[in-house]
Amino acid sequence: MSCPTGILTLPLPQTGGPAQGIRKEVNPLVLKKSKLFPVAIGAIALIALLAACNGGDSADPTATPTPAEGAPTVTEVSLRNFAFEPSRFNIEAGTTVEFRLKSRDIEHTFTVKDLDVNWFVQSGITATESFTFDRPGEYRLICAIAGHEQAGMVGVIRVQ
Ligand SMILES: [Cu+2]
Repeated sequence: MSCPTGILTLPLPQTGGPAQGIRKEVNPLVLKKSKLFPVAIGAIALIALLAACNGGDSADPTATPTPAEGAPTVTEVSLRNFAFEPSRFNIEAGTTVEFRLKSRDIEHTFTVKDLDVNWFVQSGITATESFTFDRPGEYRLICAIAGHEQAGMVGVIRVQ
């Protein structure tokens, strides 16, 4: 009655009909149908050329400027409202950075415990401090005045 037909009806390779070769030859009759064809080709080529010309000039030659050798890299940092501005620093290892620290409100500090950096910044007076970042790593910057770190006065110094 019910045979397991799945086994019996193996699909046969389909060899019916003559092999259909892939016909890719361009039919010259089609190409010659319109006399406008060469003009169209020319127009398309011109448009493509124009597009290439317009789009080819976008390379940006400027990269991160490198300070002159020996000259300190100067960075101004504003400290106020429980925040460092900027709060993230990317520094190339071996660079000496001169920080110009300005508090616009109350006293703050620029403190990186892992680097033994702890600079006091009085209100209204620019504190100028330098540090050479030799060791690559990511260092946590905080303000050490009680409560300021908790209030979000933190930053990151990445040396690489
Ligand atoms: Cu502070």
